[in-house]
Amino acid sequence: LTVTRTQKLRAELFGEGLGFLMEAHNALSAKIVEEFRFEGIWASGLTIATTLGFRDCNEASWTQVLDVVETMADVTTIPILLDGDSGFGNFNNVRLLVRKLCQRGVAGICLADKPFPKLNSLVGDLQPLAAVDEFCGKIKAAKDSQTDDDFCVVARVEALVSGAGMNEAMRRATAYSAAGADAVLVHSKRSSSDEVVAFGHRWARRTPVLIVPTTYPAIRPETIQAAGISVVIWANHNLRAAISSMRSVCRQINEARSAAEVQGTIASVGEVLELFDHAELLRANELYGT
Ligand code: SPV
Ligand code: MG
Repeated sequence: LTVTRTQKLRAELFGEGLGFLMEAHNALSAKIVEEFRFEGIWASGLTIATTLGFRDCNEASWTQVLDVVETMADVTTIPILLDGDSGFGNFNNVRLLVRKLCQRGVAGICLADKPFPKLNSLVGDLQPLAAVDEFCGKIKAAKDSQTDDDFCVVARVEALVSGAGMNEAMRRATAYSAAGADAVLVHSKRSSSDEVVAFGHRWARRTPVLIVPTTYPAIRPETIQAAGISVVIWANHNLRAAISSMRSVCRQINEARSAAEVQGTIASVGEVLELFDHAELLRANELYGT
């Protein structure tokens, strides 16, 4: 029995245990996430945009994002949940994207109830929300367009981030699940986890719940599970680590006018070659080369 990536993501969302999706922004970071056996990959809008030289406000086109996520799918076997922002337009843009994601082996999409173009949730206050009906249309369009029965559509509720409050978050989550969303992501930018924990308890597992503890990283796994939350997304940590490491090595090499000091502290060239199995090419060359 083959378990597909969409089945694996579905099992993570609906299973008893707590699953963790780790951020990746290209094929290399996706490969490293898989190496550490995370349950899946969060293909982050923020970090993919940044890596391409764009800001997180839909400056990158949907096809640019699709091309990146395809390279991530090509080199991994674990499920990928794509941050689909607000769907890159209206319901029709959502349909196009979902069909392509199914073709390219992406396991799910997360759609946020914000207007297009979106703005990163952690920027500024009181961001506008999409109208509930309009967003429900996007959810329905996504579900009706998937060509893999197990593909997951996650509805991201921005009511807490935008200051609209808990009752509005509950009202929206209820509408989105009625429209067919497989799960809800409740986002918060508080430094305490109280808000998402309260949401989890009130929601009481009506659908699976995902959280993104960027601003409240100290939340404990027991607390998360007790609140009925099934998946945690570490949304940007690989990109932030890469920025710090690159700055550190640039600083050291530049100051010392030598790479001797950093030599033992960074990945070897052998490790780089190994990541994408250079040895396989040598074996293939024996078989097919001249
Ligand atoms: C992302 O990783 O792009 C997210 C999470 O959407 S956040 O940056 O917190 O909005
Ligand atoms: Mg995003």
